[in-house]
Order: sequence, then structure tokens, then C-alpha cells
Amino acid sequence: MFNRRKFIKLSAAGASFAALAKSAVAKTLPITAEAGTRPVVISTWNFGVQANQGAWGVLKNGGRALDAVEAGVRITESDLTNHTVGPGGYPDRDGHVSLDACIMDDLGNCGSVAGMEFIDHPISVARLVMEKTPHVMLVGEGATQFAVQQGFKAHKLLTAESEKEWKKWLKTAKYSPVMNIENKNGMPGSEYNHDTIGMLALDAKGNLSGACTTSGMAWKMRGRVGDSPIIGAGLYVDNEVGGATSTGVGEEVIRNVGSFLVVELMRQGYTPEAACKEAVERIIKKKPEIAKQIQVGFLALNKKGEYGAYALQKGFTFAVCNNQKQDLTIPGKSAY
Ligand code: SD4
Repeated sequence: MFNRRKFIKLSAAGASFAALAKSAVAKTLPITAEAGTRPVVISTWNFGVQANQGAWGVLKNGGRALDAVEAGVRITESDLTNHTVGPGGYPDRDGHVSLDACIMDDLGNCGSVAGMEFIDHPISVARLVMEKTPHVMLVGEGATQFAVQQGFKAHKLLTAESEKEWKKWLKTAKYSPVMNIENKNGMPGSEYNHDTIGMLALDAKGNLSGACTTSGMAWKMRGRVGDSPIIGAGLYVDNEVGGATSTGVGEEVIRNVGSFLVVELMRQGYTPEAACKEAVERIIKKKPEIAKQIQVGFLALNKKGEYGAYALQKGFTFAVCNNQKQDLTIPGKSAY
């Protein structure tokens, strides 16, 4: 249960979001939410606790889900100790930090950037692609150019810490994605090489939006783009039905158009958790050998405010924030 007194005391003492998140990690609840709870925001991994607080600041005042998800994931993007999202992200194998993000609103509008370098907040650039251009997706130099035109500052993103880790990696230059590293550390740390924040929100008016942002797989090939900025793969929202987002090895999510699949299954009557489970099982069915070695997790929220998640492997967690729970992480169920 959310302990309001503890929450207020921590906030008043100026406690960091990180401290809040750490205190929340041990708590668990059944995976199915009480129906009809809104507003509500959910997001992937333990770092979602901090991000949800950013979104909650918008939702609790009757704000729009779209504004909430942008504000929420910007918190994760701003954390330079996070090496899987935003400018603190580990680079590709040639030392370039390139960021991917997308956003989708309740009206079916969407925007995305992929392989964008030199800019801190890809989610906000994705939103501007959605709102200010006739396009859905901008990539690479074009995305950076657009961001600069919109007033973003371009600068070198590779932090000293990321550069150190990259140089360490160069000694062996072995590419091997590690499962659930974010969860292993509890909070962002220096060892892990993947994990994305995907966030879904249902606002007080009953409208849905979602956002997804990542630095992609660490040590990826230059130019590699995963599922996260791809509408339908890393994120999908249909305001009649619900929204879904994904984390993990993006190649397998793209092959199955994962988030779109989850939303379509919810349209057919699946609960959020059952829809995520079916999407995971499609991955296993198509590539059973690969599925044993990688992590993929789906997270979904329906129009009623019910949520659920399912992952290939144990260790996937997500964070929930509504009127009753402000600081909660929930372990996702897994296929193996
Ligand atoms: C990608 N899906 O680039 C992202 C990475 C991620 O947990 O989510 N890792 O493939």
C-alpha cells in the first residue's frame, strides 16, 4: 500500500527520486489492477518509479496523458547515470551515442526519431515531429537537424563514464546482450547494456497516450535501430482499446510487430496480461532457440485502466502509479 506519510516525509526531506524508487522495489502486489482506476500511469523497469512521478505531476492535476508521458520519460532521459536511456546511454561499437524514441497520442497521432545523435531529449523531438511536421519519423542527421531548428542544443553526448565503459568493451569487442541487467542492479548502474523506458498513461478524461525512449542496445552496430522508435513495435496506442509498449531485444519485437499485436489482442477481449503473454508466445513460437537466450517484455494498459505485463524471462519489472499506489514496482510474469 502507498504510505502517504512516508512519501510526503521523504519529499519534504528533499529525498531523491532514486531513494524513493529503492524503497519501493521490495513491494509487490497482484498483477491485475482494480478496474476503472484513473488516472493511472505505468512504465517499464524499476526506473519507471521515478518516471511515473514526473507523469503523475501532470495527471493528478487533470492534465493530458500525452503531456504526462513526455514529462515522465524525460526524467529517465535526464539521468546521466542511466546507461540505457538518453544521453547517459552507452554508445554503439564505434563510440557514437545514438538515441531512439517515439510518442503516440489519443488521436492516433505519432512521432518518432531514430539514430539521433547530439540531442538530449529524443522524446521531445519525437513529439515535435508529430506536431510540427507532416511526417511520423525522422532519422540520423535529419533528426538532429530538425531538433536544432526547433531550438535544441546539439552537443557531444558520450559521457566520461560511458567512454570508459566503451573502451573497456573494446578490449574484447564481444557483443552479447545481457538479460535483465537493470533489474539485477535494482537501479541504473554501470554494468548493464540494455533496457528501455516505455510508458503508458490514462488520464482523468479517459484518454490514453504512450512514450518509449532508449539508447538502444549498447555496442550495437552503427545505424542499428531497435523496436523502441517504431510505431507498432516498441509502442502502440489505440484510444478505443488501450496501449502497449515493449522492452528487450528489439529485433524480436519488430519481427512480431509486438505492441500493435498486444493492442489488437486486447481489442479481441484479451486482458492486458493475456495479450502480453500471447505476444511473448509468438516470439517463442517463431524463434524458440533465440527466445531462450534473450529478454523481451511487454506492458499493456487498457481503456478501463487495467494493466498487465508478460516477459520471456524472469526478472522483468514494471512500475505503477495511480491514486492508491505511487511508488510500486511489480514483477512481470514470465514464460520460462
Ligand atoms: C532496443 N528495445 O533497442 C530496445 C532495447 C531495450 O531492454 O529495451 N532493452 O532493442
